[in-house]
Amino acid sequence: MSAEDGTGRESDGLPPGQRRVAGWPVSHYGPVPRFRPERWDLRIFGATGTAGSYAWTYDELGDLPRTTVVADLHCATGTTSTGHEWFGVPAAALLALAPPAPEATHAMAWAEYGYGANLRMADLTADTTILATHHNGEPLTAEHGFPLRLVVPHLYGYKGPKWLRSIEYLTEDRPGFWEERGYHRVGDVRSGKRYSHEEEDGADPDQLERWR
Ligand SMILES: Nc1nc2c(c(=O)[nH]1)N[C@H]1C(S)=C(S)[C@@H](COP(=O)(O)O)O[C@H]1N2
Ligand SMILES: [Mo]
Repeated sequence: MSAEDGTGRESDGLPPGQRRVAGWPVSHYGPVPRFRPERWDLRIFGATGTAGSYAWTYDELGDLPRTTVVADLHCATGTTSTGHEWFGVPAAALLALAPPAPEATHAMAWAEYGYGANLRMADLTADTTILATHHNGEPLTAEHGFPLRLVVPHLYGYKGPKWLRSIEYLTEDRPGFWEERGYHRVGDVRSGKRYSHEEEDGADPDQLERWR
């Protein structure tokens, strides 16, 4: 199965304010973690339907459904690298195995070293959202997120943690790493809104109050 990235591009155009860059730059905050297979797991916890948590070893990921998603990668600083073929576990399939409670509205995707990205549940379960193990037919390289990275093609790059380790279901929104540093809590590339000062539109004032 393959799917387009759903970013609403017109013909060969890019989303608002983005420019194409050659190749695939490496961009992240902090050091590249070392993969220790004996200690690694992927966990789902928080507001699950059972109140319990779930965990998969790296080998167990191989038993899960797999898919391919072709998409561009849009950094919120305005650079876009194009034509990435991601292979891995569709997020919706994983979430079906670890159902969120009905009250869960958002999730935090956690990486090594406490990097987190908050996501609306609908963005996490979108049909092009994928937990990627491979890129263009090869395992991810360490600097691009090996062994696992979240890819949400219709959101800016900061919404896709490299070195993903867990997903926490939330009953209200909470800022992640870049969201605490002034980036937009939704991060939809189609809106062109990158910064928290652009969040006012349509936001629930109570929610904003809690957010600040
Ligand atoms: N763990 C972690 N994941 C991260 C980041 C980070 O700092 N730490 N940066 C994000 C940002 S802002 C972007 S644009 C992409 C860049 O991915 P790339 O290095 O594969 O191009 O990774 C995202 N994932
Ligand atoms: Mo980015």
